[in-house]
Formats: sequence, structure tokens, C-alpha cells
Amino acid sequence: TVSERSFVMIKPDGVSRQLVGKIVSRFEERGYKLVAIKSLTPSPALAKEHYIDLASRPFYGGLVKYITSGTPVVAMVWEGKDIIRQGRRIVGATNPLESDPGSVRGQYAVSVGRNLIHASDSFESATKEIDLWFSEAELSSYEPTAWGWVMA
Ligand code: YYY
Ligand code: MG
Repeated sequence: TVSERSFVMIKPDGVSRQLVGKIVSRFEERGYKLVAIKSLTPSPALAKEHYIDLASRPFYGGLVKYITSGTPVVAMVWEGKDIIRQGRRIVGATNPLESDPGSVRGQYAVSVGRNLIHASDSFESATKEIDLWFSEAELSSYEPTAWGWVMA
């Protein structure tokens, strides 16, 4: 639906590589609405909870370490028609070997363990992740100028 929201996070490698503007632009230019954005170094508790579904995987410890390295992440909420599925397409497949070359990972990443960006993979994870990373007061409500044209 038009009011669908997704949680998108530029990981520390994306910030360190100074790709924030280019990545934000992809969502912005597509017509999506920026509902919230902040830069922070997540606590281990936050990173662990965010990736809790992967807790039994061998890469979980390294993943949490990477996300909490001290180089910040950029956490965002984007809104608009089909943003959850479209966000996954903009981001590209998890393994950069399989990411579409037009996607963020397909253009900028080569390693699954340094794949630059996260986007919610379902309505359930989007709801959980937005609630985990943002307070209600941090989520803005407004209408971008061309909203009606883009989201019709
Ligand atoms: O949602 P997405 O980020 O595309 O992949 P997930 O399967 O949810 O895994 C989260 C995260 O874990 C992935 O972006 C990189 C890392 N990871 C890894 O380091 N090695 C793997 N074999 C699989 C995932
Ligand atoms: Mg995932």
C-alpha cells in the first residue's frame, strides 16, 4: 500500500566508504518518502536484537561485531507504495555475486560480509525493526510535493 514503511540501514562500510548520499538518493529519486533518518553506533544489544533470527548462524558474532564496530550506521525509515519489496530490489541480493548490477550491492559490494546495506524483508520484520530502532516521535508525517504523481 501507499503508506507501507520499511526499515533501511546503511551499514558501517557504507558510511566509511562515503556512499550515504548516493544510497539515500536512490530511494529519494525513486519517489519514496523519508520518514526518519539518524546516524548512530548501535549497541551490541540493539545489533543482536536486530539480527536475532540469525543468532544460530556461524556468522552471527562477526555480523554483530561489524555493525557495532564504532563506525556509525545510518538508520532510516522509507515510506511508499510497495517499499518493502522495492527496497529489497534497490538493495539487491544478499550475496553480491547474485546482486543485480543495478542494485546498491550489485554496484558497490563484493563481499556478503560487507554488503553495505540492510532493508526489511517483510511487513513483519519492517514493523519489528522500525519499532526497535525508532521511537514514535522520531517518525515524521508529511507529504512530499510530487507524492500524488508518484504513488497514484
Ligand atoms: O536480508 P539480507 O541482509 O539480504 O540477508 P540476511 O539473510 O537477512 O542476512 C543478514 C546479513 O548477514 C547479510 O546482509 C550479511 C550477513 N550474512 C553473512 O555475513 N554471511 C552469510 N552467509 C549470510 C548473511
Ligand atoms: Mg535480512
